[in-house]
Amino acid sequence: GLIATDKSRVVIGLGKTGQACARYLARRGLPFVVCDTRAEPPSAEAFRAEFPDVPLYCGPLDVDLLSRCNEIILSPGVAQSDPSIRQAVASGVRLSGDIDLFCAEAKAPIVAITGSNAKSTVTTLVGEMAKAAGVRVQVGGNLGTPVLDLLDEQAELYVLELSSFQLETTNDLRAAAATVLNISPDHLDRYESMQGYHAAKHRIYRGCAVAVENRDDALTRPLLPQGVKKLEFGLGKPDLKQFGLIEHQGSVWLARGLEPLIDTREMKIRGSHNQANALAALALGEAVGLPIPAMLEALKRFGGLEHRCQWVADRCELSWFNDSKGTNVGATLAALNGLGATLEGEARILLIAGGEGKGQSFDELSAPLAKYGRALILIGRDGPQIAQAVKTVEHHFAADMVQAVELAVQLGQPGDIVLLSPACASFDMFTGYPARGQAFVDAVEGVRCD
Ligand code: UMA
Ligand code: ADP
Repeated sequence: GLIATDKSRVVIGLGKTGQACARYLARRGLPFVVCDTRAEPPSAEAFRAEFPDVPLYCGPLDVDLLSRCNEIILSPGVAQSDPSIRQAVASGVRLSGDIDLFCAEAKAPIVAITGSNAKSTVTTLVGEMAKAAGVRVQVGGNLGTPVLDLLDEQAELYVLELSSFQLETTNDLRAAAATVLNISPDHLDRYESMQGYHAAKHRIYRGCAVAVENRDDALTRPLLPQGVKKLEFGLGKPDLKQFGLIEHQGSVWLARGLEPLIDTREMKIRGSHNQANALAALALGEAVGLPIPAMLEALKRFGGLEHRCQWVADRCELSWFNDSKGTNVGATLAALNGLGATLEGEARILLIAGGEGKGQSFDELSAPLAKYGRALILIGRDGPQIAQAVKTVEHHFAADMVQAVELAVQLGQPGDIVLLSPACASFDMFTGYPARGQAFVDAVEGVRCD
């Protein structure tokens, strides 16, 4: 069969990342082959048509083929713990990813953003702030557009959302500003421990000019060489030049040191978690020299992203919120506490949760549900696991989203909030969180109120 030439690269994975890598390498005339662990990856046909001369190997990875290459360019969806990859790396093959290829090429400064939650929100917001400041900015990464597709000679700034999977294979980021927004358990099906997950996320700080840390989350604190500038954000009163909240004119304001910047009531995104997100974006923007007035203008306009604690409708005397992107316990806690704080009178929250639990513990949901919960409506594969862990509120099982919404109508009291925030991935029932959120929105529109 075909044999990879010496000194070549092997791109593993034929998803968005792998295809962007292939286009990039082909553009530069660099030799490479492609592998995908699936027998027939969805885009194989299109790939063969576009790159008839590039060998494509499908099915279990072949250690001999990998070992003959100089460099493995690994897609984020494939774990480097795969035995063939491990063995090839042990034999001296370099392990890298699309972010390294991007960094070698990109000339403009990079703002790099990771964290267990809020990555997409903060990445989008920093992008909007740059645009408001008239900066030519490219925004992407884990957010959706593979970084190599962002490369642009005219770009003045790149704002990248990076997942722990992408960071694992990133050796040389050297961001102008880097942050770990927060750390709570996620993806424990791919990491042996929280330490491994933490270590992957902290690779974002390597070689950065300014590190932005979350004062309220010690796990985000970087270990840095002397001379690296640090900025902090957090919900308390800030130190001089740092970002935080202060009381001003009878309201809560975002502030830099003692200087009030914007009344939180002027922001469209709600909840204390979003105040933290806004402060993080301001700190990152300041780190790369964006002017404060332009950043505040963008912040006032920013309405948040779909599927993140998004108000859907008032129907059947209930308020419905779509937080389908709440794919881990940390996100669902933020949603419960954020919305819980807005409840009036006897009103409570009905939480629709469940799906693929990724090995998380659901224990922490007990306390906010005791405080704010009316009922827990469980869907998906790991619904029973959540029922086991949470005993502070009554629970019910639903076979699908339509039934979950019907149950909420039956169980809810006037004024209650119904929150879809599954604390789980969606792949057991849906193609992804957007489809899950849409199913919820459709079910809410269609449900009978009596
Ligand atoms: N796959 C295989 N075998 C392979 C290659 C892939 O089975 O050889 C499977 C993976 O297990 C996964 C799927 O195919 O289920 C896609 O994997 P991929 O690495 O090809 O993914 P891409 O299409 O390149 O998309 C990736 C990110 N996906 C993942 O990290 C799983 C996208 O983030 C990202 O937008 C895109 O690169 C561009 O940078 C998505 C995501 O779910 C939104 N990220 C996770 C998250 O946010 O929690 C980390
Ligand atoms: P990510 O890209 O990291 O998944 P998103 O901005 O898409 O982040 O938000 C994901 C989930 O996290 C949403 O459910 C959202 O409501 C929740 N969330 C947003 N900000 C925070 C925060 N500061 N802390 C915890 N959860 C948050």
